[in-house]
Amino acid sequence: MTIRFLLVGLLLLPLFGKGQVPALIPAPETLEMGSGTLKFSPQTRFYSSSPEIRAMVQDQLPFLKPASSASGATVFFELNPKLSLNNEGYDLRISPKNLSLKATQMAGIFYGLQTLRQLLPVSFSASSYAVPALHIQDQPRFGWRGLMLDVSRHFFDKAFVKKYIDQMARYKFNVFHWHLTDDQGWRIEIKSLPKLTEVGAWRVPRTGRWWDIANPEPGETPSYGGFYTQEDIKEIVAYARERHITVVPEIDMPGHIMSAIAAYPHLTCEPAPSEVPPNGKFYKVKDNTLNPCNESTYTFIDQVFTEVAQLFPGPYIHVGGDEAYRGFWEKCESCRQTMQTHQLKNVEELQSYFIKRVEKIVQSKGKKLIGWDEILEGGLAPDATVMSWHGLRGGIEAAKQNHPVIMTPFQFCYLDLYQGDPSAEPASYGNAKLSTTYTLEPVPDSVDAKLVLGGQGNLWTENVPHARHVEYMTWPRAFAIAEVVWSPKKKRDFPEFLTRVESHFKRLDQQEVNYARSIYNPFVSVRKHPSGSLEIVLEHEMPGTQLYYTVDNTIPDSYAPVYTQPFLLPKGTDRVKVLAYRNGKPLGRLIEVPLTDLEKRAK
Ligand code: TNX
Repeated sequence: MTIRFLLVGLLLLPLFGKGQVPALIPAPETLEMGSGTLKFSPQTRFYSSSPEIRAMVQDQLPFLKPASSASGATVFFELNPKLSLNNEGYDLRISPKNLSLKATQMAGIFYGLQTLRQLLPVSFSASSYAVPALHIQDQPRFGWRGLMLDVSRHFFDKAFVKKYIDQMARYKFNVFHWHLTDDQGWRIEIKSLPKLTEVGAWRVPRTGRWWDIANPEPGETPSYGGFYTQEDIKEIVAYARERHITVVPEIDMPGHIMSAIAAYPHLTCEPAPSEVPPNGKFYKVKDNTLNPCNESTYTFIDQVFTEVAQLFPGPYIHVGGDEAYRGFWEKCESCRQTMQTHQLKNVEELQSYFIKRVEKIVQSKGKKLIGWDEILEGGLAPDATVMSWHGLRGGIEAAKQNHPVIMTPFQFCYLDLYQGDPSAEPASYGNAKLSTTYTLEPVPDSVDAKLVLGGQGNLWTENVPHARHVEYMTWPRAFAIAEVVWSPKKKRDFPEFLTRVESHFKRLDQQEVNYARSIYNPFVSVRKHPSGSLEIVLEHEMPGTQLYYTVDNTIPDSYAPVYTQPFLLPKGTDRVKVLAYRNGKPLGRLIEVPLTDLEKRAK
């Protein structure tokens, strides 16, 4: 008798007990599961006294209809400034009878709605479904949660930029850093300087690996490119704003600006006719920097920033500052004079003189300056915010000088790096696996946490020729970034995160967003053994996988040797092949690395 009760009880547990924890990305600060579920049907009505909230709910959850009074509703949204949550936090309570979402500000309501969408089935236009009873109190760890998209090396159209912003919003990012200009293309219309887009937005078309791309032929038409009109930009900024995303425009200078120089050659030290390059082969050969010693350079910057400041309501203008080759300044007569007049000891100090003047222009437009960590060289501008990409070190240095920083160390945050074994990925130049990205800690021990505004993933697009590939490089690593910058540090748990990532792959499929499945593939690394042989290390990011490999050129299956520890490559072997299995089934792709690559990897 007792046993029978126990069995019945066990069977009923899933129905009446606490539900399974839902797969939310980023993980909320606190989540407490309740019992049972709340059913949504076409008759479900929501109520909010705020017209702004009503509009937002209908935009984000179009299937949910408003009730004219509270008594006709089971779903409630409300602003309450007294909640003890920060300005982006929210409180979501779901019981089998009703749902309430509260926040101190609209941003919190927006993020609560994103969470609610993730609680709904993948395809939630269906007629009836249930969400689990629970209580979530959630707020972000950082106020700067960004993704950067380089639209210069390759151009991505307005419709795609909006789709990208949509996807960012779903994962609670709030900064879209728009890398609008670089050597290979100027993408923002500046009405007072029409050649910037007439000339600067177009280069010769090329395909292939970035490092192999050929220079323009004499007389070849620069037919590849494009730009955003000011109307396009206003539309995108407004679209982002509705999703609580601030757009930070970047106009890169004094280097990385060949596209503007091709349009206006007088901007360099020794003006010469030039073209918008399709590659990076001109670096240090042709001058791609602004002349910091000519007043007309500052007139140009003023003209550009006058229009930029009007288009972007956010507080910041990013002025780049990275990788400026200063060799031409050293040979420049006007620079020699300027350095003498201002007692500048070297070209680093000349760069700092330039950035300080640029900061004054930025401030005259009512904005604050951000620059890559190279703006530390020769001395920081007084109110600059530093974006650290050479690891955390630029950020640490800037914070020591009491400047705000944004952490975007390339080893973790560069979305253009390999995310899986290079043998199965499009060409890139270093690794940033999902598991690595996930371990980013934006606040180094030595730094005052208040100075770290947050972090960001950066997608440079030299090797990213189209929009589907932008998505491939972004997801799932941007899930990891989203969690690093939103969720409490102590919640980080990679294996558990992976289960959520896999469940979100289904959402991306449904939304027709591309993503990399590289986490399903094995990764081969190689060490030089003291004996002179190559030692092979096989890895996999997914827990619970077995790796089967061959060194005799046959195709591995689950009867091949299983990898247990690093092994020496037998003499005569010309390639290693590896396949992962999970639950007895092959997982991901067969990875095959020939001897020549193994040797390169050992270096
Ligand atoms: C360095 S990171 C750059 C970019 C390149 C990137 C990848 C940074 C601030 N500058 O111009 O796209 O490396 O090659």
